[in-house]
Amino acid sequence: MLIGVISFLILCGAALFLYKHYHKTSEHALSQHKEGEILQDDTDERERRQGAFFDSNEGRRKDACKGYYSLTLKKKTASGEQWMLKDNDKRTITIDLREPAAMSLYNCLDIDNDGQKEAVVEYFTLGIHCCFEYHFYRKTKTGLKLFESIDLGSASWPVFNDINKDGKPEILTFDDSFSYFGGLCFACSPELPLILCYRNQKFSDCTNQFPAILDRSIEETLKEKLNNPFYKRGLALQYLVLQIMRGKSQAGWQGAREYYPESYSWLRESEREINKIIEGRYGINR
Ligand SMILES: [Ca+2]
Ligand SMILES: [Ca+2]
Repeated sequence: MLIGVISFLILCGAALFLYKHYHKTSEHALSQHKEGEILQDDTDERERRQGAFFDSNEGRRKDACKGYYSLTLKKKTASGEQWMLKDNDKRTITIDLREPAAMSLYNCLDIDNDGQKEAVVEYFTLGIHCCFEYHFYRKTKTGLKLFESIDLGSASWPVFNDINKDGKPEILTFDDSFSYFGGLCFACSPELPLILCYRNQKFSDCTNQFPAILDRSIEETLKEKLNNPFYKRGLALQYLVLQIMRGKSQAGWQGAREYYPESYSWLRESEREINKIIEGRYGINR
């Protein structure tokens, strides 16, 4: 367990760096590519960086699909594109793409621990900082079937890793629910770990089942010293939200007053909105 947590933290640090870097350069990248072409070039670059930073290359892994699944463009239609996902037994499913977006096979792995690999298809709408969706397909007797989809917003590039060793990989990524909160810039916005577990046939937020990861994130947040007032606000908010996710709301507010006095009244004014977001999107604390 401890080794799992430590490897996750290393992965988190590396992913965070890459995530920031990727998003800083995404505007530039988009301006250089036509629609639909972006993933091809960026994939190579991301894979190169991934190889350099990740010991366990369990993020984007098309090679894991070899001999199991393939995804190809079937035809262009008046309203968009038709793609076909196919497995090694010639089962297929047609995927209609009706808006400018890029699709690619992201990874293939056994999501539900039944001994069969599922296919993870990445769907990237061509906007700045937005939006990454991941669609999960499995084999059925009659064909392939979409069984789960997750929308990660701007938090691209999830890592799959079975950190609680129950045989099913968790999705390790970042929660962008607080991006631009209260007028914060994207880079000033809180960065929160998000862990999704597959149970009851869907992915749901289980971040608070890994308290060591949250504690470490809180420690790291407190170590950050920034002078820009907007970055300070972002850090204060990040600290508070992490404490609330950790189930320590009272300590969070006390700490916010002590460590971030200049942002405290801003946080208090935003309290209702903060709680609403925390209870919202992925069902944290539900
Ligand atoms: Ca499976
Ligand atoms: Ca697991």
